[in-house]
Order: sequence, then structure tokens, then C-alpha cells
Amino acid sequence: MPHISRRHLLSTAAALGVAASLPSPMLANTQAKFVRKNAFHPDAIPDLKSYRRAVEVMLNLPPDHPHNWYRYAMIHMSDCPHGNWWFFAWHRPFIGYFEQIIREYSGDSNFALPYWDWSAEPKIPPQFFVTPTDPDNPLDPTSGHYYETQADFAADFEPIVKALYASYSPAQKVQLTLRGYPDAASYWASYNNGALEDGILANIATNRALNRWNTADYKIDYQNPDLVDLTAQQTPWGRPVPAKTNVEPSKIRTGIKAPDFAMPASGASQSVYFNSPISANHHMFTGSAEIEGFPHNTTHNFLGNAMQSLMSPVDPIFFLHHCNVDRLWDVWEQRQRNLGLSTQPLTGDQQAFYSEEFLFYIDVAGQPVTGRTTAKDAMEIAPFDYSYTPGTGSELIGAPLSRVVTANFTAVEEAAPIAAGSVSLAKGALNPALTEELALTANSLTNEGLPNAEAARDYLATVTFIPPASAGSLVYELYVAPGNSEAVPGNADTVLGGTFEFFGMRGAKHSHHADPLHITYNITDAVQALNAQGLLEKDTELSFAVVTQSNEVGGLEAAAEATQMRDGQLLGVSVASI
Ligand SMILES: [Cu+2]
Repeated sequence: MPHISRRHLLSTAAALGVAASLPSPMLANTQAKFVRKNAFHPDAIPDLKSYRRAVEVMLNLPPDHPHNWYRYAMIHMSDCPHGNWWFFAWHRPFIGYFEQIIREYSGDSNFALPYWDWSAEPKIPPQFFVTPTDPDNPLDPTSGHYYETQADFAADFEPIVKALYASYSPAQKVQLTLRGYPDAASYWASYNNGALEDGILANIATNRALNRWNTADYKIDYQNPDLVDLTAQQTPWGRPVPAKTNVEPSKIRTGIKAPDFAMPASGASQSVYFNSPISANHHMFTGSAEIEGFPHNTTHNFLGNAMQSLMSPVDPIFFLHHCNVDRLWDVWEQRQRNLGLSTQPLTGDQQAFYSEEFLFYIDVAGQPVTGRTTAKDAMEIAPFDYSYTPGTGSELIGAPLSRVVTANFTAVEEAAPIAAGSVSLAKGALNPALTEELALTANSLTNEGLPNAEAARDYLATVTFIPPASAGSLVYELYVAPGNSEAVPGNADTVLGGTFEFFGMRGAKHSHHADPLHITYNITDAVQALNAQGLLEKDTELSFAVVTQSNEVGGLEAAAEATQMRDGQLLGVSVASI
């Protein structure tokens, strides 16, 4: 248990007014040529048929064809940013060019990529499963269209991958070196065994993976398409799988209400951010904002197998998953424009953001994309000419700006180590402004316990910590308690605030992570639960505990990982009401 000798308290509050900023000169509401629809809506059925046709064509292209199905996924493996402020921007052209390629191979000139609104439908659409009457469905990676073993994949792709590396430009090799692939051998290793111990495609034929923790008891298939079955599903440490919790509409709402693009490089401002934190290049992990860190990461990891690795685009559901992620960014951008708020990074940070180069996209002609390779270019929807039908979060486009109230809690002065199974604490007093917000929450709940949409406030806790060496193999649970007692999991007054896990870092040793990470949890439910128990009063304290749990599944050696763990350190928690 942690030892707390002294705590240092820093509490500040700021009610932010509407920051004046120029609305984008681009006119909204222009009619887009292609409409991306909810995959569960009947209007999307023709698109899903076209998708299936084109995916089969791409699966059958030879490995040396740039549009071969696995080759397109390799773009993601080579270059995708996760856990930094380029996450949304990079994926926009990645699925945009893909959509054009599908349009070509399907022969459907109206094709638009459907989106999987997991908040509205926390289950995989039925078109993505093999069934007894449709055993050959190419949209299901357990069908015969996919490599059955890593060895089969390697036999076809090792020479291709090594030749590809040799063909990359010096600028591309700089990017790959930043990513940890300084030569062809290390680059191939990332496909062969770098992502998951047994290779990215291990057991794909028998196991879409679906539920990486307990495959014997729960396998997602056409009879069981739910993102999670809370009654059957438990993590190895005995608590429910957070998949469904992390896609709830409330988790989406807090992301979209965030009034600022990303945490400023200066670190000075207190607000809530749509994008994950700033980083020096797009191959680094600096933390996660709400939408990337929770619904996005959890859905990837819960689906398992290819979907929990950087070769996740091998599973055709990937593109519908990321289409929804892109949709939520579009919703946020529309809302910001309506409010007269900026959709761009802060002025002082723009050059660093815009100039980042994304050099691995492949276009509809099978050629490397040139001329539109900066992050600034990547932000634009116009080249792909699409819009979205309304989905979860769209109701916020016209909703008023939420006032942001923040309070900072620093951790105890002594290092609060984070290691497997450990508990680390941060504690601090609620300031008056935040106390007022809690009273508002109480009022908004009096109507038969249901939050009033207008009055409801959301609560976010941004946890700042230096992660343990094996950060990628851990789950980070945040617990909240009134500060007159310490947050201790299992105590009556201690509530689970959220469960975070990394994406794409399983088994990775990120020893260069000396810099703190910032993970934003939505703790609205936890705050409301404490409030309902009458545990939150004016000037009461809050106590936070970060509890790490091993995230293991068969194939990775949990015990070995734990012994190699370098302790991390919890630095503090910043709470915002919005
Ligand atoms: Cu993703």
C-alpha cells in the first residue's frame, strides 16, 4: 500500500468564457456528393453489399499489388498515430482513400463507407459474420479468405515487406526509424511478431478473437454479436469488461463538448480538449483524450486478434469503426463552427501540427500520395466530398457552449509508484466552484434519478502519470472516493471512475516513456454515485487512486511482464466539469 507522508495541494479554478476565434471561412452545409450512413440503417444495405464485393476483390489481389487487402492494412502498421494530437487527422485520409478504392473495385460509383455507431448499436452489424448459410463471407476474418496462420502470412509477405522497405524514400525511412524500424529486418519483425507474441494473425481462423480474455466462454459470432455481455464477461481480475461502458453516449458527449483542439504546448491553460495531447512527432504516445482513449481503444481491444494490433485494418470492421471516429470529429468541427469557436490548434501550436508529414498513403491508382501529405491537408474533408447522416453526438451540433470549471489535484509529494496490481493516490479538496457544479448535478438528478439533458454536467478527470515500462500490457483503473477516506477498491465509498487501456502497444516495452502521459477519464457516473450517497459536500475532498491490472491473455506471459516492470509515477489529477 502507498505511504502518504504529506500531501501537497494545489487547487485552482477557472470558469472559461467563450474564447473569441474566427469561424472557418469554409462554408458549412454545402452538399457533399457522398453520404456516409449508419451501418444499421436500411439505407446502408447497398453500401454494405458493395463493400463486401470490393473487399473480396482486394483479398484476391496478389501480395505485390498496392491494393492487396493486407497491403492496405500495412499503411496503418507503418504510420498510424495513436495517443497524440494527430490521431484524428491521420485516419481521415486513410479511410478517405480507402473509400475511393472500394468505390472502384465494387463498381458502385455511389459507394460511401458506412459508420458503426457503437454508442447506438454496441454490436457488430450482421453483415460481418459468417453464418451456416453464408460460410464464405469475406467480411468475416474467420472465413476462408484470410490467412489461417502467421506462417502462411509470412510465406507470402516476408519478401514483399522487405522489398517494400528497400523501396521507401529517405523521408519515409526517417519516419519508420522514429517508429522503431530502422531497417528491413526490424520492419518485418513488426509484422511477424512485434505486435503480438504469436504474430498479428495468430489463430484468426478460429478466433476473431472476440473476447481476448475468455474465448472459451464467449466468442463473438452471428449469434452473439454484442460488444459485450456483461453477465458472462469478466476480466481476469474479476470485474466486468468495460467495452460497453466505454462506448456509452455519455462518453461521446464529453469528447464533443470539449471546447479546445488540444492541450497547449505551454501546458498553461485549463480546459477540456477534443484531441489527445501534443507530441513531438506522430509516432509517440503522450496520452489520450476521451474519444480516442475510451470508445476507440476499448472497441479495438475488445474485438481482439487483428483488431487489437496495428494490423487492425485486416478486419473489415476496422473501417466502419474508424468511420465513426471520423464522424465524431466532424460533429465536433460542426459544433465548433456553430459556436464561433476554432476547429484548429492554438495559434502558437499550429505550425508544429500542420507541418507533420504523412508519407505512406496509397491512392485509388495504387500510387503513393504526393502533394497532399501534411497534417494540414489531412484535416480536410473536401477532397473526399462526404458528409454523415446524424448519429450519436449530432444533437450537440446546435447545443450551447458548456462552461468549463476545473480543479487540480497534485499527487502526494512522495513518488506514488504505479506497477502491476499497485494502488497510487492523488488527493485534494474540491474548490468552491466545483462544489457548486456538484450541487447542480444533484439538482439535475432529482427528477426520478434521470439526468436532465439541459442541466446535466459531465465530469472529466485527467490523470497525469509516468507510465511503467510495460505500459502497453496494463489496464489503468481510476477510482474516486470522498477524500475523508482514501480511495480503496472494494470500499463502500470508493467508486470506479473508468478503465483505460492502451491500443496498439500490447507487449511493447516503451522504455523511452520518461515524459508524463495525460489520460482523460469520464468520471460523471462516479461523481453522481458519490453525490447520490450524500458523500460530496461543500469543501469535501476527493481522493483518486490509479490501480493497474495486468491485461493479459493467453500468449503473453503476465508474470514475466510484471517482473520486468519499471515503476511509473502518478503526478496528479485535474478535474473538469463541463
Ligand atoms: Cu483505431
